[in-house]
Amino acid sequence: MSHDLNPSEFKSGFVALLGPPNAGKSTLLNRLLGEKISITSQKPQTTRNRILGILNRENAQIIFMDTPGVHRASGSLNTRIVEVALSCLPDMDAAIVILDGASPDPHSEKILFNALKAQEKPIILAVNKVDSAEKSLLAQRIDLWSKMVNFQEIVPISARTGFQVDILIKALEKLLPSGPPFYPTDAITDVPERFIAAEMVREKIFRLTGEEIPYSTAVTIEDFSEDADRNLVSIQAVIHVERESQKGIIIGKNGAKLKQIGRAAREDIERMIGCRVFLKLFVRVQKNWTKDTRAINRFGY
Ligand SMILES: Nc1nc2c(ncn2[C@@H]2O[C@H](COP(=O)(O)OP(=O)(O)OP(=O)(O)O)[C@@H](O)[C@H]2O)c(=O)[nH]1
Ligand SMILES: [Mg+2]
Repeated sequence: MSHDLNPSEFKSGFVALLGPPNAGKSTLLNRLLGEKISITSQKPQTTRNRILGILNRENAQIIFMDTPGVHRASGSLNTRIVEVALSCLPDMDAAIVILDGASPDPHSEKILFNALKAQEKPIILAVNKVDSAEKSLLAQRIDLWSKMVNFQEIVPISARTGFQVDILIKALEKLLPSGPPFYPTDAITDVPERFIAAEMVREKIFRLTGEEIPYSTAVTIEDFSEDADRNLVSIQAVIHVERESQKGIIIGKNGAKLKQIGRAAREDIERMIGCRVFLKLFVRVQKNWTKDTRAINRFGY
C-alpha cells in the first residue's frame, strides 16, 4: 500500500482545548502529543498563554490550542487570561471542551456554556479524570452536561492514564476539513524553546511554593545561548515577583528553595531540548506587576 499524501484524503485543522481552570487541558495536550510542552499543576490558572501543539497522524494534522481556564475573572491579569481563552474560537475548526468528571466546577462551567451557545463550530465534550470519578455521579454529570450545549460527541477520558484519548483523536479526525498540513509534519509546536524553558521554571514555582506566590510570579528569559561544541545550552532566567517578602520566600533559607526550583526546571528543560543545560535564576521585585497592563504585556501575557 502506498502512503503518499493524497490531498483529498488528508485532513487538517485547528482545535481549541477549552475548559475551567484545573480540568486537565494541559495534561491532555501533553498526552495527545506524547511530549511535555505545556505546564501543569494542581493549582488553578496555571496556563496563561495559548500554547499550540501539533499532532501529526498518517492522514491528518491536528493543531491543538491549549488555553487558560475559563472562569469568572477579576483583576487585569485574570481578565486578560480569560479573553485569551475565548477569543481564539473564531479561528478554530473545532473545539474540545474538557470538564472535570471527578470534581466539577459549576460556576466556570456556566460561563463556558454561555460562551459556547452561539457557537456554530463542532464541539466535542471530553469528560476528564474518569480514573478518579465515582461512576454513578459521573453518569449524572454527563447527563446534565449533554443538555447544555449541542455536543457533536461525548467522550469520557483520562488525560493522566491515556484512557480513550485515541477515541477522542479519531472523533476529531472525522470532523476536520480536508486539506494539506499547515505546519511541517515533524513539528510539534510553534512556541520557541526559550518560552517553554521559562514556562518550566514557572511550573516549578507553581508546584513548590504556596499561597499567592505562583500568581504573583512571571518568568522571563534574559539569555539563551547554545554552545554546540560542548553540547550545552546556557540559560539565564529572571523570576519577577511583586514584593520583597515574596522574593525572600522564593529564594528560601540559604537559597534552598531557589536551588530546588532551578534543579527541577533544568531537568525538564534538558529532557525537552535533549542536551545538557546550565540554568541560572535571578529573582527581581517588580512592584504590583499583575495590576499593571504594561508589565503584563512586557512579560508576554
Ligand atoms: N486523576 C486525574 N488527574 C488529572 C487528570 N488530568 C489532569 N489531572 C490533574 O489535574 C490537575 C490540573 O491539570 P492541568 O493539566 O494543569 O489543568 P488545566 O486545565 O491545564 O489547568 P489551568 O491551566 O490552570 O487552566 C493536575 O494536578 C493534573 O495532574 C486525569 O485524567 N486524572
Ligand atoms: Mg493548563
